[in-house]
Amino acid sequence: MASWDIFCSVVDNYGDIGVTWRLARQLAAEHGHHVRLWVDEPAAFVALCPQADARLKRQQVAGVEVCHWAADWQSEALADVVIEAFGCTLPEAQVAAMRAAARQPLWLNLEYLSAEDWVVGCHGLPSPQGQGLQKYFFFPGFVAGTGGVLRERELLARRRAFQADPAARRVFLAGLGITVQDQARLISLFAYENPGLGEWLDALAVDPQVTQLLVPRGRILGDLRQWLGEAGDLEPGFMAQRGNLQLQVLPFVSQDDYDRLLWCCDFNAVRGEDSFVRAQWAGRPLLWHIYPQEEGAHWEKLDAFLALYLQGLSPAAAQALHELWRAWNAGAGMGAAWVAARPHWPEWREHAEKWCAEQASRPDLAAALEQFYQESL
Ligand code: TRH
Repeated sequence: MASWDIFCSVVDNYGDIGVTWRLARQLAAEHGHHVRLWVDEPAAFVALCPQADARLKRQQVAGVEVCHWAADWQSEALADVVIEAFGCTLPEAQVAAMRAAARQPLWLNLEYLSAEDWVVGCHGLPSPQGQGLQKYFFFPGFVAGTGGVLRERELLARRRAFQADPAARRVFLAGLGITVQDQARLISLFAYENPGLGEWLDALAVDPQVTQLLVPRGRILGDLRQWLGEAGDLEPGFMAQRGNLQLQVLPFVSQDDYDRLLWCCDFNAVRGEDSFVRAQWAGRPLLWHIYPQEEGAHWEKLDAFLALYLQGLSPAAAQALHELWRAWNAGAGMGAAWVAARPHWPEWREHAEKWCAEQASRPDLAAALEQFYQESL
């Protein structure tokens, strides 16, 4: 057993804390480490983990010591491994203590997930920080030679058991106030603001198949409200029907319940990093709203992922999926892209399971970190 400190600064949204909270739990539960998660915005953590208390400076949750990383942070006993998540910049006192230590901890900068080619060349590289101290860049990724992605040991078994149990699905959905209509297609929607939403909803409203669109509270609700022509904010519990489309606003649920929601749905629109990966583990077709970057840098990242993900699909299905994802991220053309995608549905569905199985054949991120640590000893 070793001690691990994970530092997380919540820049915006939930991805930073989403990834680090998941990683912290896994390192504790599956690798038996003592893990401290330092987070500077406890409220963001509590949104994902409602049983926690945002007022506490320290609390033990799911085997992890979750601590408030406050402005007056004081250095503590050094851990064996220090993870600086997403270049969040460690407190100066922490770096000074690490430099001065007789036995310096392993210092890792956990980077954002990307399928771009250069990641393999940069994964694991050291960067000297003075007085013998090194910082290593640790890159998650989808191919051999990267750090992999987060996947708990029993995740796929639990997911498959849940999906094979219609009663469990019904009970879970009922707990969120959702009653599934006969033959309805369930879609979950988690996205940034997107001017392309209206076109997609127009297409869903006239689609021959009934759709139930489930929208957890978040940034897309403004576009939804506008499309519906509603004056006030859309609160959890809100429902509306337009043609063959039924819409329902959900609360922002715990991270574990969000997984279950993804498992229940036939199609998941996700965003950022962590929900994107979880939708892949759901084994169902997905639509990714990538985190937009300055000067359009995210387009390369999107195309790099698609270049991997589309392998094995027929050219027509690959093209339709490519166009749908690009339309969604461009915020235009979703209606036509959705209609063009419909014939490829069965192929996409099969492909989603294949992709999931192929990804699961690689070591997960926590296991890769563990191995990196063991090799550093
Ligand atoms: O919130 P995000 O947009 O986070 C983003 C990305 O990580 C991006 O790469 C980063 O640069 C930016 O933050 C700062 O999307 P993401 O990564 O999917 O994180 C959302 C988390 O919220 C994820 O852990 C799932 C969780 N979630 C719930 O727990 N309950 C919910 O109801 C929903 C909708 C999400």
